[in-house]
Amino acid sequence: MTGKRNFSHPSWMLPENQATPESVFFNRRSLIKAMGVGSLAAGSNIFGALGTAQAAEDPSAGLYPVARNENYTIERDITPEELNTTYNNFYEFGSHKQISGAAQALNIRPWEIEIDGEVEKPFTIGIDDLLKKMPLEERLYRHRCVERWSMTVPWSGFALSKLVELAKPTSSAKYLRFETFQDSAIATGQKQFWYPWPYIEGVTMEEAVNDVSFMVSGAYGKPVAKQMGAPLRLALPWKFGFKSIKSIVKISFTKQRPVSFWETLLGSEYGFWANVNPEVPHPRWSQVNEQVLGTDEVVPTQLFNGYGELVAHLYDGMEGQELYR
Ligand SMILES: Nc1nc2c(c(=O)[nH]1)N[C@H]1C(S)=C(S)[C@@H](COP(=O)(O)O)O[C@H]1N2
Ligand SMILES: [Mo]
Repeated sequence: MTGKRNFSHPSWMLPENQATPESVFFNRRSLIKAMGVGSLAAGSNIFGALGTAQAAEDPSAGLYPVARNENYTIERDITPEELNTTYNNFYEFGSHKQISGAAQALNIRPWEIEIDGEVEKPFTIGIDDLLKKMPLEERLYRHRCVERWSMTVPWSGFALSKLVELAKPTSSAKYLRFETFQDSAIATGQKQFWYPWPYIEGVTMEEAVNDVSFMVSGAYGKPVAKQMGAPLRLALPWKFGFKSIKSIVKISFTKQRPVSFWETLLGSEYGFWANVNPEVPHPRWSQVNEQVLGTDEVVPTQLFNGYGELVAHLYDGMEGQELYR
């Protein structure tokens, strides 16, 4: 639907071919070490480089890059990595976009994921054991934040349906409930007591086993950066970005519909479904258009964020605004 756009790089953005080659990261890394962690706050530019340097030490680094799934390519330009790693929503580290420095405090090894609820046998699995069992692939996905900005991201990971197979849910499982880590000593945003921590999200079983639902462990051909939700996050590109929960520690199969972080906080604005629909405004702003990050373009938002062919059937016979909010 979306034609190749006339893409002009604003002056502040590096063209793709000038992105820092891997070899110089090590030099930058020594530089960062020499500077000392305390002085990191001095320059925001270094945060992207730091994220990449840390990724190089990740025990899963050897798994990437992985082959692209050609069913999920896209006629939009990929958002530059330097932008994607420095403009983030991750309220655990602050309620603003510049959390990439703070997020480096997150310790992503060891990292265990607990699977419980309506399953044959609950279990806990380490992230590296999980990644060994899952068929990794790359997919180019749109990402549409409810705040009206959008990105195009080269995610690596595996279909959520593969994890559901591994979990062996029983017939009474109707929903999946995802939970983010909780540790306010490192994630100081969690000291903001008026938020209902930990961050929770949920989908129906039908949504979960649909092929578009993707578990992300990598991005830009390497382990996903901490600020983007390492070591494991969701990508549900037909829904608003807040559904794509980061840094998951627990997945529960439930009979009851989970209540999300945002639904608990502000249920009248952020519901369970949150499917993208340009015709249903947020109570406080229009959702007709989106700002494409890294460009000066504002483009029309598409129903289901352009994934209608693949996901609209999930909502057959369901009607109403609550599907889109
Ligand atoms: N745990 C957690 N997950 C989260 C969020 C968050 O604050 N905490 N923000 C959400 C929102 S609103 C968006 S738009 C995306 C942003 O992902 P990005 O920073 O990788 O672009 O993460 C989502 N997942
Ligand atoms: Mo968002």
